[in-house]
Amino acid sequence: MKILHTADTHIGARQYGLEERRADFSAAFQRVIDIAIDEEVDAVVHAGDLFDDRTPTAEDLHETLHSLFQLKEADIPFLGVVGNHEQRRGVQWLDLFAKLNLAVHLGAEPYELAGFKFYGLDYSGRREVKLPKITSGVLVCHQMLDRTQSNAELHLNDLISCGAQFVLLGDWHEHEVWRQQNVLVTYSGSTERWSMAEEDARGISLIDLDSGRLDRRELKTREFLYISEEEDPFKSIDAHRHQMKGTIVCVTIADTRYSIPEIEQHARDRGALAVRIRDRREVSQSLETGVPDVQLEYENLDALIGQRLHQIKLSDATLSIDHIIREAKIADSKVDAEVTKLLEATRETA
Ligand SMILES: [Mn+2]
Repeated sequence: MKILHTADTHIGARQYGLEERRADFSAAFQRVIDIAIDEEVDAVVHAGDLFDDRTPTAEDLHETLHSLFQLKEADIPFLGVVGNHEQRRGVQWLDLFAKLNLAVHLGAEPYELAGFKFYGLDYSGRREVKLPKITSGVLVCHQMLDRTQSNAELHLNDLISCGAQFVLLGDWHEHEVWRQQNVLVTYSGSTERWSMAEEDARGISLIDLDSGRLDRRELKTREFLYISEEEDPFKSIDAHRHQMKGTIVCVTIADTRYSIPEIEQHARDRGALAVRIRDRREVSQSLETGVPDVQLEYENLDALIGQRLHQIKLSDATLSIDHIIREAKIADSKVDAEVTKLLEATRETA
């Protein structure tokens, strides 16, 4: 019995405000389904966060359904649980797919497939995690484990002794494997880079439930070019100029050789789709001298942010939006209306 384990697809994530990125997250799901069909797996197990939020658009649902119908036509069951990103108060999207016979929402009652029992546990929040009663089989859940986050609600030891031989997890976006006492506990990792911290290649796991063997398949994802603080960002961007089209460029800067807008412009001029900057300048400067160059106090925090925003040369409109958001006299509930008013006025004078 061979299954495909995946999680954290985050369909609908409009990363960096880009339609291209929204399309990427859906395309990644389609690639996962293609692998499942090619590999003739017996089931796809999805450990949560199929969607990036509770309200996927019609477009996101349309593309997701397209992929799920293909899987259905190939006669491969889709077994899932609900993740924190997509979790709703009442009926879940996964329940809707189950109603359409496109998915099984796993729970405390076992779902049997070819002699194997599958159990599921949706994201439990920060509450105490109540594992279902299991004698053997596969447990699927969406939760942080104490091995990935020190104060997490789920403990590896509890999973090792819960009765399942396989625990397939989602929530942590990196691929991880623990094997103890003939129990396999694993995260499949996300299928597209959801944040620039997710540097490693993305992929899915193929797991043979008879032998316990786990194989990885790497996914072709959007190109991310990482430029470290040791590199000269202009030189590194130039060195990659032939593969720059459509790339997300992630630059860490630690000195003031170039300004952030200069780096962004340089990468965009060479075809980059988006530019992300990790600004380590203040941190490294204060580390060098051993004395922080600013004294952070609660009272002057707003003033410091204001000063800093003026230094980085934002447009007047952007500074005005910042003012509306941080000005204590404007109630939070009024921020939306105030910003809209400002933008309308700005557009009329432009
Ligand atoms: Mn996630």
